[in-house]
Amino acid sequence: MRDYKLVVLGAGGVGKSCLTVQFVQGVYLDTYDPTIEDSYRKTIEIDNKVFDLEILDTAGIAQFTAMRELYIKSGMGFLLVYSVTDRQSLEELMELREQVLRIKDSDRVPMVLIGNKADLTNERVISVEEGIEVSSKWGRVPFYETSALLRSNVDEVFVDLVRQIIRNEMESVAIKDARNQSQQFNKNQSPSSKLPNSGKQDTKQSNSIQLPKGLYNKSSHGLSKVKQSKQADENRKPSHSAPKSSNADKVGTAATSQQQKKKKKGSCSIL
Ligand SMILES: Nc1nc2c(ncn2[C@@H]2O[C@H](COP(=O)(O)OP(=O)(O)O)[C@@H](O)[C@H]2O)c(=O)[nH]1
Ligand SMILES: [Mg+2]
Repeated sequence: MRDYKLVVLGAGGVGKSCLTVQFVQGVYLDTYDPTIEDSYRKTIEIDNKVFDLEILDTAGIAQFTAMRELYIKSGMGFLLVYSVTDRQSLEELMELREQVLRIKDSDRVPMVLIGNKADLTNERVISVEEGIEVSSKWGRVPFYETSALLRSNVDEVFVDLVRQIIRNEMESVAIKDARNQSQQFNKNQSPSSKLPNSGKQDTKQSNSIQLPKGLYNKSSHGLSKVKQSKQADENRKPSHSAPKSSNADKVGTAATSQQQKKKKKGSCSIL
């Protein structure tokens, strides 16, 4: 089976590694080398289908610019992380998103906007509303506040991203099918299709096929009831049993409530 390549991007110290390790291994690493750039593998099940994920936890944005270009090219989905305690980290995300869109040469790149460290209520400098506003400006990119420390919304952000990739792939297949059908139809219908310049006509027709509007931006937040497998539970440190940050939970709801209403029920589990 093919790997789904996810890339975690954001300024240094926002919690990229903590989020990644919390998702993959179910533990919270308080001291993690900020220079470490590593990739992790994880298998998840969504709606009874199994997906192999390869997650690249990147190190800072000032380093390895050429490498960044490479992994953005090969990445299929992006987690853009800022810290709610660090305004600069949100500003740096703007630049990173631009880079992703430019390198992918598309404005339909699967991505999730994440405000991490939602548990640090007293140190918060970026409000939930501000996060929602950025997500709207970005074309209603799904937005979540997370806490790697409390393991709040951690699975949800990864599952949302995988769902976006799956949806994108399905749309691409549908477009290809429609294009093939349209070409086939033209061949059958038009006697001129046998003329030497018929290829040109076909191309024009296929270019006019439109994507279903709004499909891409739907968040799958409402679907992400994540069930942990036994293995993941065993791996988890028992010391972090603090209640989930209520703020963080509210955010997903606030940001995506309209989208949620349109959602079908689904299921997923982290293997
Ligand atoms: N309170 C709190 N601290 C966090 C959280 N996530 C990360 N941290 C802290 O922020 C530091 C930097 O996290 P790290 O994952 O290494 O950041 P990275 O440079 O983006 O990979 C960690 O050592 C943690 O102490 C979180 O959700 N809540
Ligand atoms: Mg790191």
